[in-house]
Amino acid sequence: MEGLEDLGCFYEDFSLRTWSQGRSYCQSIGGDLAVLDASADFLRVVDYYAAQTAVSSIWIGVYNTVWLSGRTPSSSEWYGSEPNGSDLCVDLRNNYGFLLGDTGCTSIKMSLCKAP
Ligand SMILES: [Ca+2]
Repeated sequence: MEGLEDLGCFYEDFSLRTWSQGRSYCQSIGGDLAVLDASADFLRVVDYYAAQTAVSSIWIGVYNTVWLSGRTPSSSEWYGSEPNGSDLCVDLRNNYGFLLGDTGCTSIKMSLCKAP
């Protein structure tokens, strides 16, 4: 994505899928749901989406409060009181300022993939 090339090769899948379907799709193209290795890198992605008006919510590679890499997000990566429920899947949502929020895994959203 423009301005984020140094963070890796991102791919936005605009098809609406559940979190698991989104992950499967990302894996089918040789990547996975996007994982950011550092808080500062993730906050750059947040800023990228904050400048987008067409995106409402997008799946990302956080499950059960942990990035798929095993990294625990810092509190600054979560929106407000998130994570706040028993929901295991995590998205970036426009009305949360594109910070992390846990939500139901069967919602359908676009997906942010990243190549390894
Ligand atoms: Ca939540």
